[in-house]
Amino acid sequence: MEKTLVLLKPEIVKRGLMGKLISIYEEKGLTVEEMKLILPTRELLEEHYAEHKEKPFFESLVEYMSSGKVCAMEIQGEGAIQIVRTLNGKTNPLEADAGSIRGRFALSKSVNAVHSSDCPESAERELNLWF
Ligand code: FUP
Repeated sequence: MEKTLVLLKPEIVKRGLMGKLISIYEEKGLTVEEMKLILPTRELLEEHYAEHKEKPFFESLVEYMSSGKVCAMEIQGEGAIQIVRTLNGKTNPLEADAGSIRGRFALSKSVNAVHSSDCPESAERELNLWF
């Protein structure tokens, strides 16, 4: 069984779409093992997005992610990492499949509804960070 970190970003919590998104993962057959609503500190986000520290969008990304509560979840299932990323769709909603989460619920690359781990090593690191 594989585990992955999923973050429902601040606009999803504010728009009241948490339940809808959680249902998508659950309907697929994945299970939510841990879940919490958290207003992330700058310190947590800088650690979480450490690989993007030198990118031009880093500051605005950290600012956006700390603008409201985030719903953090440990999601489990066979192949969960890749399955969640397929359900989420491409980072840029303009390129995401219309039926994916980002295709359905997001408009911009920076405010793009969800985060999920991209490989087993990231999943372990990120789950330890958030839980
Ligand atoms: P993903 O793994 O799909 O979350 O995408 P990335 O790791 O490439 O990007 C991490 C976060 O940086 C994304 F959630 C959104 C943000 N981002 C921007 O704001 N602008 C960009 O040009 C690229 C990414």
